[in-house]
Amino acid sequence: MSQFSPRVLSGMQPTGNLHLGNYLGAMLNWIKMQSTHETLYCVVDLHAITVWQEPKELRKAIRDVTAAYIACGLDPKRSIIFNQSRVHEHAELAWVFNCVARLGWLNRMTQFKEKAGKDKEKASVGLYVYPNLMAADILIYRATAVPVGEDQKQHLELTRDIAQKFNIDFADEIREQGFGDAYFPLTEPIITGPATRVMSLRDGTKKMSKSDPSDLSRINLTDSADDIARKIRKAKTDADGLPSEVKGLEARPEAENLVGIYAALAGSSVDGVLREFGGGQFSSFKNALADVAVAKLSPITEEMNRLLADSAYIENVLADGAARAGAIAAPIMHDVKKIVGLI
Ligand code: AQP
Repeated sequence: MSQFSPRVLSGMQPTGNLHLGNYLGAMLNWIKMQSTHETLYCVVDLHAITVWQEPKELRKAIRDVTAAYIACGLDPKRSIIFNQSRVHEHAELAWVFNCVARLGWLNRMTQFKEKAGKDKEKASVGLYVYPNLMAADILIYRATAVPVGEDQKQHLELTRDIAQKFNIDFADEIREQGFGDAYFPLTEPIITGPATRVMSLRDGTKKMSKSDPSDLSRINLTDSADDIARKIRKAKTDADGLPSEVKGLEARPEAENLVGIYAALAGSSVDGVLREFGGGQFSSFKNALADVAVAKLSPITEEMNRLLADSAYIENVLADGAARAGAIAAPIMHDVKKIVGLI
């Protein structure tokens, strides 16, 4: 039996509109876990500023993403919904972790290499230590599970390394202060479903991303039914039709991506989709995909617009969430300070 009670933490960056990748890769599991775990979902605004954000746009995006969370099916009564910067313990624990994590560990992070691009010297220091802040987001609640998309796997491994090193470095204090063998849990990544890595609609080798300059590469949760249908019709495919078996998707990233998206949206499996559509043309499959995407996403867009018209409600959700999150985080930060010898 674990000494840690089941608790879930996850977050998304307010760097633009949420897209189908965020929804299928992470949000579907977030919604499910509300019935099995204590759940905390934050809008990770401190992560967003690791690359330049226009202040006015950032302020709006924090509210937009909060509305999207609720419109997708997160219930502010069952889940604690808040924005990261309101709970100062995230940043405080991140500093302690900056002193626990090793440079060599951060040097291996592929997301930094991708986001910093060729001119690493010009990247912000925040972008480099982003994974330490992410570890703090999780461990300031001693969360036991984190539902994320495939791209976050490496960061979660780092979170486990940081927890383990902290537990070993401070083992004597942890034991003497009555916390047993470990203060932090080794958090489990939850990466499940048929679409843990949704790819760009324009290039099946690149992940669907908020920051891709081409809007045609992604389906945003705010897109109209017409936009969704148009983007799916224009999605890149190869010259062959749909195979009837999974092995027929090998080395066909665009086909594999669209089939995975259909399976995730329809609550089916890749096998099931190929049984239904295998042997047919892409054009008719794309029409069916557009229908299922519109049926699933349009109610979310409508609800989001309704919520955004009530700014006081969104503000209340964030204030209440921050108070509830802070009540969990404050005693944990106090323990950490005692364990480290700061108090
Ligand atoms: N394409 C994707 N497929 C599956 N899951 C995805 N996620 C993101 N893109 C995909 C998951 O969504 C959650 C929130 O991600 P995020 O907003 O914090 O940051 P990100 O991973 O950096 O997302 P973007 O869209 O690529 O943002 P930008 O372009 O700003 O960097 C995470 O659980 C992530 O795995």
